[in-house]
Amino acid sequence: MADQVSRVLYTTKFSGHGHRVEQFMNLLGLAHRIVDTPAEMRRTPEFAAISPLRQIPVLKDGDLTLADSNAILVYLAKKYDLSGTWLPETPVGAAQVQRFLSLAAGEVAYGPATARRALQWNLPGDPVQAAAIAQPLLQFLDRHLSANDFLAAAHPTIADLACYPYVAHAPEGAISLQPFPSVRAWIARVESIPGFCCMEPLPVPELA
Ligand SMILES: N[C@@H](CCC(=O)N[C@@H](CS)C(=O)NCC(=O)O)C(=O)O
Repeated sequence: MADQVSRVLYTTKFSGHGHRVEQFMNLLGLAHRIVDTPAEMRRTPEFAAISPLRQIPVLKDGDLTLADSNAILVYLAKKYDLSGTWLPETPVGAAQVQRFLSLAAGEVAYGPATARRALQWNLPGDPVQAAAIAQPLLQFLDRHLSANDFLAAAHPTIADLACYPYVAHAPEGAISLQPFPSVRAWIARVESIPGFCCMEPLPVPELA
């Protein structure tokens, strides 16, 4: 019980950034408490004190307060993954994971994630421009995944958890995954990881 109280994740249920962290804590069997952190709460000075950019997710783990989903994934892997498989230590293994963490914070965020937030919540972002960013990203991923079961290794890593939410939920931003069969097969493989929990779906807008 003490363990559960000391680990807290600030997020919301539709945040793909939050989902990747919550997912990893569940897969590692780490007890935690979720603090639902909607937009109005993110505007308070109390929240700015733990997340200067006012973004979720934020993890509190004992004395540590850490913002940024990918930083949190790295921290959790280094601290709690005794198997060492979620973040390989070899130079090439670590670099392969980093490559896809960068993609998750770059093209995935500016492509499918931006299209989804613009179309679902009318938040800033141009869905047409975001869809144009998503196309070469999905083409690259589809080609890569036609020869690889997982993104960065022969087994799941935090790279898969980081990229999964906004790629799997791309249709919620009117970006179809139909032309990308290897991406769809990877999504099914990720969802088959024992203990994996899907993010709640949102309505799919009319595809252009
Ligand atoms: N680089 C950050 C980005 C996180 C992010 O964009 N979070 C969104 C929600 S999914 C957010 O909090 N945006 C600010 C807001 O909506 O007020 C991370 O990986 O954690």
